[in-house]
Amino acid sequence: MTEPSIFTRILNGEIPGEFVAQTDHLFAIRDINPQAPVHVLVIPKTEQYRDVTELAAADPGLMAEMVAMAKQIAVELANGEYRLIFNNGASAAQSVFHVHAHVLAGIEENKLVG
Ligand code: DGP
Repeated sequence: MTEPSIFTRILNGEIPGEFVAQTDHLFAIRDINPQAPVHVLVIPKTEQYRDVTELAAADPGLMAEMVAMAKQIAVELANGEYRLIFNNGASAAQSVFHVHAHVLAGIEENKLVG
């Protein structure tokens, strides 16, 4: 058996996390190292998909649910506009291999980097 991911451990209450949303399939927590005024991770409760490529191929409906949750978070915590980032692979800055979307919002106009 592989170890549960850090996100599964947060979901199970073994490690603290600041939850901002939850549905049957998804949960959302504040990133521990925020890169924007609002930086939330939207995460499937299942950890069977390691990245968005696998998720999109296997369950596009779940991916659509992630986008809808990202939008809801941006509406509730910022002005409804948001940046959605999936890192795919270690050389693309992915460090947790349990698929998750970074939702960045509340960024001042014209201050986006990258
Ligand atoms: P990535 O590099 O795309 O795999 O993003 C992983 C993110 O997870 C990174 O931005 C930091 C965040 N993270 C790692 N450990 C924890 C934790 O224990 N709690 C929270 N809230 N976020 C974490």
